[in-house]
Amino acid sequence: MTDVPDDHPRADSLRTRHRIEAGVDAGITHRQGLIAEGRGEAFDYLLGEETIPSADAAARAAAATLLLAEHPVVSVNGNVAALVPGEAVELAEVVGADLEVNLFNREQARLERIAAHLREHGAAEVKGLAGDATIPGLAHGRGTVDADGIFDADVVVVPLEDGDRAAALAAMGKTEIVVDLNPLSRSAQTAAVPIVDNILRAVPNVTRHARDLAGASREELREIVESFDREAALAAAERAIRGGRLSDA
Ligand code: PTJ
Repeated sequence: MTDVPDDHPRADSLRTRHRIEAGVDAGITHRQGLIAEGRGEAFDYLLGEETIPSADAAARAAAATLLLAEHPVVSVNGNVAALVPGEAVELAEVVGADLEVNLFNREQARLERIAAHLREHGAAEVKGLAGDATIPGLAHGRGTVDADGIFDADVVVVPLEDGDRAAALAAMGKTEIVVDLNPLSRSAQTAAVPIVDNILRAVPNVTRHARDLAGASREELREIVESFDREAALAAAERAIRGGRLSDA
């Protein structure tokens, strides 16, 4: 990996790009993941590269939703595997969720490499390889899921989505938690809990909230979920982006 000098004003952002690049080289991330990262980076720049208060409220509502779930699943694609493998494993552990590899560009070899990568980061079990069920109405790779994984889930965490699966999962009656830096994306617009934040910050933040809420009663958790206003969170994120509160670089 190319060395990025610590004093470079965009050091963190450059390191993130290199992680996606390394993911492509390792056969974990799809080449389109590079484009997705560039798109996300632009939104993050305008957000000020920080977790805005509405995204933090969404992360807390996401944690409460996951703790209330009967069968939560964290969906992992090639970008998620490159950027937050250990953090995704930790979140799944803390909320008792399954991890399932689910790819837009579904290829068996990449599925297997991502599953192995997650196991190297501590996952005991990784779903997604069986692919023995189908989400109705989705023609591409994301429609292929595990019968005892996403197909059976009541709550699905969908980071860095491309849009139409979010609507298809919602049509199946599943509750979706979406992480997407674009508040106008179809995924964010469809999600019960849209977290408009960089996945690098969002996943550890949901885990932190879940740990904090571990002793909360179901009633307290339900209150957090019910008081979360998804429309207001999306509007706040859009305002922040359109206002362009630039980070200092
Ligand atoms: O690994 P695969 O085959 O499943 O493919 C995954 C990608 C990401 C390539 C595929 O889903 C795709 O093409 O996605 P899109 O349509 O580019 O959408 C990605 C969304 O995620 C965009 O709205 C980006 O703004 C957003 N995004 C990109 N990077 C981040 C992000 N959101 C949060 N954190 C990021 N780091």
